[in-house]
Amino acid sequence: MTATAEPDLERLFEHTIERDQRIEPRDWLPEGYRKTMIRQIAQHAHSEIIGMQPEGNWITRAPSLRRKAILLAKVQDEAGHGLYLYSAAETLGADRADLTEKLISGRQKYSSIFNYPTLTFADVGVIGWLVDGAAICNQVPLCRSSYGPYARAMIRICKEESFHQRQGYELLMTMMRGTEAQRAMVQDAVNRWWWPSLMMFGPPDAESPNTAQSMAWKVKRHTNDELRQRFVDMSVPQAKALGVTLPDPELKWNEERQHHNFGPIDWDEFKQILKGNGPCNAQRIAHRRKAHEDGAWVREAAAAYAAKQEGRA
Ligand code: BYC
Repeated sequence: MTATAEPDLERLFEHTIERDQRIEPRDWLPEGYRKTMIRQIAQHAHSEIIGMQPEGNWITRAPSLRRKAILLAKVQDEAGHGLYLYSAAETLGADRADLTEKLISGRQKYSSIFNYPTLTFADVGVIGWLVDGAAICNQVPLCRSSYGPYARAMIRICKEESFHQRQGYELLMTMMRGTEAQRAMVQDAVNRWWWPSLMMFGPPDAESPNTAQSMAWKVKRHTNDELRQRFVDMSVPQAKALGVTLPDPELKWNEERQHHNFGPIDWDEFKQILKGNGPCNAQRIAHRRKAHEDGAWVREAAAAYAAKQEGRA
């Protein structure tokens, strides 16, 4: 590439974004865009893989064969989402082994939500309803993200996420029709997961260093606060239909704004989690590291087999 060609390439990139078309792997793109996409996609992929742990914890203790089969399918879907996303990151020149290394050495983030423990089976339902619900709210607009491979991966991921959300809500409805103890278990899980679910959308817009640029590049289509508000508005009638209360005394419909007002989020807790000090951060990473080390022989065998095939050819 010549020095004089670059302004044209940059203009072409900007026109592609302006016209709402997709940036594809072979297109020229600014280094900042590449870095932003790798950062977001890698964080997203890591979240899917780490996100298998809190629910995976309940596969062996699911209360029936039906619940076990559903949970197994859901956790497997999450592994699949991680794989599509790592592949999307690879189209930007990222190396998957390097991304895994960055995750297990704490140099790359994954979603704050997966650093909380799953204490009862009601947590499986609440994760489906609230955590997957928040993920859908955040991810449906990403189907229109400007980077083609990411946007296309999101279409399939969102379809699977809606099954995940439905299974969670159906599980909770079943428990709410059960005994007093089961209803109390659901309410307790809602109390523990509500605020962390609101934190999934990221810091408030005024404190989000990446939002402005990501909106300009149409990587993000809505700000963190817009999506958080959408999620609150969506969840209130669902909570009512379920018969649970959301643990926020300030939650109230605001006629003028045509949205619900809600109470302050504990951003100190969020910051602590991002620093690695949440209840399960160390456990999640240790578990992921062990799985990676235990899988070394598979990677070695696959590499030896590929080398042998290449030698034959
Ligand atoms: N947890 O400038 P900001 C799922 C970081 S769902 C941890 O607003 P951005 C699943 C952020 O990375 C969960 N870190 O950033 C569901 C940045 O740090 P760096 C995954 C967070 O990127 C069910 C800094 O804080 N979903 O996978 O513009 C079962 C400042 O933030 C969080 C996605 O990843 C957080 N909650 O906006 C299984 C969706 N929030 O990198 C799995 C795709 C913020 O500058 N990602 N940070 O050091 C996104 O939409 C955006 O990246 C975010 C953040 C809205 C999350």
